[in-house]
Amino acid sequence: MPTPETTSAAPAATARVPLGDVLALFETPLLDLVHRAAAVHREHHDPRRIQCSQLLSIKTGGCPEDCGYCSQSGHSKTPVAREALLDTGAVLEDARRAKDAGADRFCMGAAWREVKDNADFDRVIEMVKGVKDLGLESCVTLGMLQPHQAERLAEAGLDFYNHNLDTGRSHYGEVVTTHSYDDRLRTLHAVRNAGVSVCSGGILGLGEDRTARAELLAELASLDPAPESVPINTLVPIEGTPMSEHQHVDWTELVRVIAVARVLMPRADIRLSAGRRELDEGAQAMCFLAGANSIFVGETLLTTPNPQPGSDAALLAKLDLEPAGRS
Ligand code: SAM
Ligand code: DTB
Ligand code: SF4
Repeated sequence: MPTPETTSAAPAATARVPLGDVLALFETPLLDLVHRAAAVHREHHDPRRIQCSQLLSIKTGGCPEDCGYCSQSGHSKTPVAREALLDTGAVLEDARRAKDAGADRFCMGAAWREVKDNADFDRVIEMVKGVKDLGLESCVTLGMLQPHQAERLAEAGLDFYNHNLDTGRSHYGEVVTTHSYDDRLRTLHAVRNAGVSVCSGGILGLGEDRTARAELLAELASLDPAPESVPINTLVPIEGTPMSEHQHVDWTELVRVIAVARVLMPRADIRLSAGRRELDEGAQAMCFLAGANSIFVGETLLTTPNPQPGSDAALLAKLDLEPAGRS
C-alpha cells in the first residue's frame, strides 16, 4: 500500500507513447532495428564516448521493501550483511579513487524505503557536496523522496537521482508489494520538479514477457521530459531471494531493448548496467552499436561483482571507445 503522504494522484504524463508503437519496434528484424538505433545514436551523441559511473553502497542491507530481486531486502535471507551508513570520509576516499581510475560520475546507493529528515540525510548531503568538490558528477539512489528532500539534494549540487521503474506496470506486483508503481512515479516527479536530472530504467529477467518490457520503455519515454539517463540491468540472481532462479534473457533481447530505448529516447544516456559479467565482448559491442553509451566501472556494483577494471579498459580500447572522463 502507498504511504499516507504519497496518496495523491500520480502526475499525468503528456503525449504518451503508444504501447503498440513500442511493440512494433520490438518486432523489427534485429539488424534493421540496430541500424536504425545506431543512426539515432550518432545524430545525438558522440558514438566514441562512453560515460563511466562508479557505484558505492553507502548503506547496505536491511531494507524494509520486498523487491524480489534484491540482495538488500530485509524480506529475503541473503548473504549480504546489514551495515550502518558509512562515514563521509570513507565515501569521499572511495570517490577520489574512482576518479583516479577514470570514472566521471560517482553513484551512492542506500537500502532505504524512503529518505527521512534526519542526521543520516544530513550526512548524505555532505557526501554529495564532497563528490562535487572532487570534480565528479554525483548521483544518489535513496528510495522514495518527498519534494522538499529533492530540493535539498538539488541545493547540494546533486546531478542525478536514480529511481528505476524496473518493469512494466502490469508486472510490477509480481516483483514488489510494499510500494506501488505510482509511488515510483511520484518520486521521479519530485526529482524532476527540483531540477535534478532523472536516472530511471529497469531490469530484464524478472519473469516478465516482452509486453512488460515494452510497457516499461513506453512509460519511461512518456515521462515529460524523458529521463536523461536510462539504466538497463539484467538480473544478477541472488541466493535467498524469490528470484534466485535465473530467467535466461538471451543477449539478442538485451540488444533489442537497448535499441528500442535508444530510438524512443534519442537524447538519453542508455546505460548497459548490471549483468555485464555474463556478456561476452561481442555482445557488449553490439549493445554499444545499438545505442548504449554508459557503463558502471569498478570491481563491484552495489553488492555483486562487476567486470574487472582491466578487462573493461581493454574492451573499450579494442572498440576504439573512450571513457568520457578521459576524452
Ligand atoms: N533502494 C533504492 C531503490 O530501490 O531505488 C536504491 C537501491 S536499488 C538496489 C537500485 C536498482 O538496482 C534497482 O531499482 C534495480 O533496478 C537494480 N538492482 C538491484 N538489485 C539487482 C539485481 N540483483 N540485479 C540487477 N539489478 C538490480
Ligand atoms: C541501476 O539501475 N543499477 C545499479 C544502480 N542503478 C544503483 C545497481 C545494480 C545493482 C546490482 C546488484 C547489486 O550489486 O546488488
Ligand atoms: Fe532493494 Fe531498493 Fe527494493 Fe530496498 S527498495 S529492497 S534497496 S531495490
